[in-house]
Amino acid sequence: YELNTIAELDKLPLGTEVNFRARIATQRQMSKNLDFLLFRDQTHTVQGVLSREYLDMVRWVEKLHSESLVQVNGTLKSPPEPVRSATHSGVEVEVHTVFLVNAAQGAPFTNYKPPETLRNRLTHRILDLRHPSNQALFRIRSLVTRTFRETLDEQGFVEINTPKLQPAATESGAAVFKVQYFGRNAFLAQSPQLAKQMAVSADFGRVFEVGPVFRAENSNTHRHLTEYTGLDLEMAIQHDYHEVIHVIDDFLKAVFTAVYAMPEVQEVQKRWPSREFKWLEETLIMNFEDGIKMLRDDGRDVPMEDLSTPDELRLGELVREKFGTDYYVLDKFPASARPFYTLKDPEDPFWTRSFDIFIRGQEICSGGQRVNDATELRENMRAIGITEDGMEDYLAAFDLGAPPHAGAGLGLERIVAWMLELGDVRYASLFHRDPKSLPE
Ligand code: ATP
Ligand code: AMO
Repeated sequence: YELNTIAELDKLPLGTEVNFRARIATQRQMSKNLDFLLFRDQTHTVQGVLSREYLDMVRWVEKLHSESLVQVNGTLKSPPEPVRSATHSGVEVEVHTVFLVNAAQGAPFTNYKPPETLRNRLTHRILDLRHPSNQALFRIRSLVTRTFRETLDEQGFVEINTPKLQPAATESGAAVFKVQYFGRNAFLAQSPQLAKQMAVSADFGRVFEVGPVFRAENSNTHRHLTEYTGLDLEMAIQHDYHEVIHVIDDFLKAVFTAVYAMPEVQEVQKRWPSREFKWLEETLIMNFEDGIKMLRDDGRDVPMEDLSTPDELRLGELVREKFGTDYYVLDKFPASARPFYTLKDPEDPFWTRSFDIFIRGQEICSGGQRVNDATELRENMRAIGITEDGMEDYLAAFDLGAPPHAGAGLGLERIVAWMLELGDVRYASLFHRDPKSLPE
């Protein structure tokens, strides 16, 4: 026999004999004569009606816990009051037989009455993930990754995988996880930064990576994970580091266009309502200095250093009001706010050739041109107290003459979370890791 999906049932004529696999989402006795069952598969639900004439079967089904996986055989009927929606079938199934495929041991909540606390939902993550909004969300996330690969592939980038076990910290600013490595110390990579630059020195030209990034920061915020998925790229440049901004801009615009064309967005919005997302045909690239001026004109007392989170959010609002975009690039950061590998502006070393990208006022990307002169790199390291221990291979790549290059890193969970206004990056992570994860 053929297996039907619930989504397909609407397309079949009434009276058709159907057979499908689904979970029992809920069940209730409607009257003396009828039991109602709500069946759910990956994306859709349908109502099943079980006649109490078959009392033995009714009693057996009543013992099954919700979330149990069953094989249903029945006939399509027209319900007295059809309640068709994008995810609920407009037909009803007169159930003949129900076979148990695998029993669930009782669910802490049903997906139709979820507890509202983030912790509780994430504790019962499997159940939470079965919710149609999550099914939709992870399809969108998958599209973002695919679009990254496709856009960069079209522009001549090579996908690489760099080691996550490193001899030294890869990002001076962020904290690092230490692991035992055959009696020596190793560190989990805080980014592919050093290795992707080394690949450019190895004449790969343009490289990208989709991979895990580990940060040992004890930051319990809505935007920090201890393990997240980095979308990284690095490229030799011809004239200007803005060549990197153009590649990322192509990628992000392709994402916005593709995602907002997906029917899954409506499903996600049922659980996470979001405001219209606006972007411009020609992306706004604004200097950091002008951003600070906008904040000062707004009456805020902000230093010409780095932006605090509230200032970033406020700037996002101001930019939306003035330019009508939720997506923009903030360019030419002060050197004080950037890591040692960032190239300073040759005309004024207070500034750098580096940028951050924001959506809805929140950072999703950092990047810039890198120091490619070995002497300058060593000086920068010395100036902030980074020793050469563990950095030998990285420095060797510069002693051999690295081309002028630039690159950037994006946080996948942040792109998804801020674009769809999920409110917390944890929702965009399948099984998230934060400072409170892992049992004691
Ligand atoms: P990046 O690592 O690229 O700089 P990020 O978003 O990870 O970006 P941080 O550099 O760690 O952020 O910090 C940027 C801003 O976030 C700073 O303004 C800092 O004050 C704020 N911030 C960092 N950690 C926390 C925290 N635990 N609680 C509240 N704010 C925080
Ligand atoms: P940065 O440290 O800014 O830059 O990280 C790049 C991007 O990664 C995301 N991100 C995070 N996402 C979730 N949880 C975290 N704890 C977290 N920390 C950062 C953000 C951020 O913009 N090597 C540079 C990039 C480069 O210059 O190529 C780097 O790692 O979206």
